[in-house]
Amino acid sequence: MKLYTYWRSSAAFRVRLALALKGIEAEHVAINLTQGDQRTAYYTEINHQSIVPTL
Ligand SMILES: N[C@@H](CCC(=O)N[C@@H](CS)C(=O)NCC(=O)O)C(=O)O
Repeated sequence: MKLYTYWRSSAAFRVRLALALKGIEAEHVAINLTQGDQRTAYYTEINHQSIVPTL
């Protein structure tokens, strides 16, 4: 399982917190929102809304 995340995202933080509380491991993939990674063709294929998190 992969979690597309960004360290400054409060929404992604809540998912990381929930996974930790449940003891669920996920591979973290950094999507840098300040550099526009969320709008790349690569990421919009994964999340059409261009937001993090995506699990
Ligand atoms: N409730 C939303 C929250 C997601 C959200 O708003 N994520 C923000 C970061 S906290 C984001 O990815 N923004 C993209 C941008 O700023 O371009 C969800 O569907 O998960």
